[in-house]
Amino acid sequence: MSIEIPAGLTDLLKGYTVEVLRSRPPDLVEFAIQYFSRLRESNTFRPISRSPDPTLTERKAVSFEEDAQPSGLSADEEDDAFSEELHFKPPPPKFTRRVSVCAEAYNPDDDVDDENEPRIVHSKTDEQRHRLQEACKDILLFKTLELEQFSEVLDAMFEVLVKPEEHIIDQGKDGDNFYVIERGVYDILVQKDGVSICVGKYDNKGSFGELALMYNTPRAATIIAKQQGALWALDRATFHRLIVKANAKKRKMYEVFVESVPLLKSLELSERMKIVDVLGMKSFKDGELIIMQGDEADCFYMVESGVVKIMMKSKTKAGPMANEEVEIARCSRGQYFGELALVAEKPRAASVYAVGETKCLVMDVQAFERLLGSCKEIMKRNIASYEEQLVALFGSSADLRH
Ligand code: 1OR
Ligand code: 1OR
Repeated sequence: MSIEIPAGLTDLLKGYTVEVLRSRPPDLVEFAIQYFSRLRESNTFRPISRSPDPTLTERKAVSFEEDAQPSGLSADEEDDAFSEELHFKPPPPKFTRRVSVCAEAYNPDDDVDDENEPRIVHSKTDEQRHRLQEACKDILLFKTLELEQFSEVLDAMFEVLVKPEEHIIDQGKDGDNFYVIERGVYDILVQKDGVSICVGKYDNKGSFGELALMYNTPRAATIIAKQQGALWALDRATFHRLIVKANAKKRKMYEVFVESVPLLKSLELSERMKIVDVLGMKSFKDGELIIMQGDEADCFYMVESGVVKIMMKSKTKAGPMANEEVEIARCSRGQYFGELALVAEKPRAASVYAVGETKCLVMDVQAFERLLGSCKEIMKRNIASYEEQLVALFGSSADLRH
């Protein structure tokens, strides 16, 4: 019996597969709906001809945010637009130092591809390298990299000096670089109903610009420098080759864990995977301080293995117990801590120490706001129960608001 494969089917599926490999969408079905709907609306699908040039099989990513617009182009222009779709070009460099131009079809298991990729190296003075290492040492996205990959990332990064009011990133644009902050304050603005709203800021630390590069989507926010500052930029191609590849492994490693975290139960699988993409892993030795009571907060923790103990100093208790730390709780695998200061926008309410070797998954405050908004009600209920226990432990005048 012979089965006839309809003309165009192979190419149609190939196009979709290439996009999946490149964009690594968390939800394949949702992505397929978007991909094929857009294909039908724009009517730009042509069978991909067998071409010796592998870049010819790459189609521009389907973006979830982008609306299909009627093209309004002449036949020639349409052809140009179509060939532009096939020959995906990375966006032009925002800062002039961009070195590599490379197509970005991505297969996490394809190591051969990797070996052929050019390594980008921006030479640096010892002083620059030292500053770069300092700026990158707490960057969560780098925490799951092997030492060798981390060193390649550092090699590829280049310094960008910025002026007050300079737009580093504009919402809706294509992504060129990922940025690590060395110094400076940066506002985060998001357009809502045509109005630009400041939803947060980076204050002399942190990183931004990962989303457009990870998911092949337009920039999700605008980032503006509020004063003179310095950034370290990592080009899109290197970001893909090293960070996105590490993320594919990270998803496999932590998928089961995030499934088991009660707080995250109400989220869709795709939302949980987005959380994994931005998580960093930090290891702590027995007795090591993880959070210090009274400190400013910039991240949220989930215990992956081991145990942590929460210790609190009473401010109100007089006598010999005054200012002594009292153990108030312990958290083990699957439990979280460090949410209170972020939700209440207050300093840390307690100190947290590792009990034995402990591993925690860490999320920065921007990712916490972006991805855990719908879990906040659960957190708030727990915070209300902290208040009750606090009264029982330290007396009625104590509260969590310092
Ligand atoms: P990007 O490549 O999309 C803009 O370029 C960057 O702003 C983005 O990556 C993030 O790194 C960063 N929503 C979206 N992007 C954000 C947000 C954010 N905060 C920082 N970025 N929200 C603000 C959370 C405090 C949610 C707003 C509704
Ligand atoms: P944070 O960001 O304030 C310390 O940093 C963390 O300790 C806090 O978030 C919570 O995640 C965690 N009171 C205050 N913080 C607590 C408590 C707590 N339990 C855990 N944390 N309780 C009342 C104190 C008597 C609860 C005791 C069971």
